[in-house]
Amino acid sequence: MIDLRAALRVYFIMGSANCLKAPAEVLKEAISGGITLFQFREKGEGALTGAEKYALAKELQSICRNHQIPFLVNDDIELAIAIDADGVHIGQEDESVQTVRERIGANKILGVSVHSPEEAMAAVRDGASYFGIGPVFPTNTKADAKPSRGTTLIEELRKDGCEMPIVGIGGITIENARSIIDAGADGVSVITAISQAESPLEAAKALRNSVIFKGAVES
Ligand code: TZP
Ligand code: MG
Repeated sequence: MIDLRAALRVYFIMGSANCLKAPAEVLKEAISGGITLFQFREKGEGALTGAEKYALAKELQSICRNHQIPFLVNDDIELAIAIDADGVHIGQEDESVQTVRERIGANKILGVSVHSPEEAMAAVRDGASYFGIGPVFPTNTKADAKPSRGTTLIEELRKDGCEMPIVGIGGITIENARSIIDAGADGVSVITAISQAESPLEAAKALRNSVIFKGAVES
């Protein structure tokens, strides 16, 4: 079993629409820079579908496998099952948490986006492995993103004793990443900060440095 909290620290999300160069190249650089988990999120204008989406998923999964980086699929449960991904990430508007947990089985990672303590409690009950919470800062990447609410929900859940692994998402940069960890999150998930960087490798490295405690023993 992987250490999920450690795997969530530097969590990179992307699909072909987010990249300025070949997605495989961006992913390889991000891995060299030190990302700890990858989510394939093939969405937005010009996103691939069908056989092309499948082929890209396989290509990126194989890169992750070669480097022991867990590979999750956003929303597309069929695809995740077909390629035996390490897990999936779903939102509140997707298939229910309970159904997805039943479909993927007990041993896969199931990430769920939550926006309130009530959604968080339901997701725990129904089999989530971790929460994605955001947007913590304004973002242009997700067209239907809710208004950003900072780290209030992360802090509230921790104050109430919630021990679920948590990642923040939305508008996270090298400069503001540390504040998400300080609020109680285990990691940060980013699209733009790495995928649109001039050097995804340097961006991933800098993000990792800001998130991982100086002097802490890495696991
Ligand atoms: N969910 C909430 S905000 C967001 C998603 C998928 C987009 C995050 O992208 P970026 O570019 O890191 O702000
Ligand atoms: Mg979704």
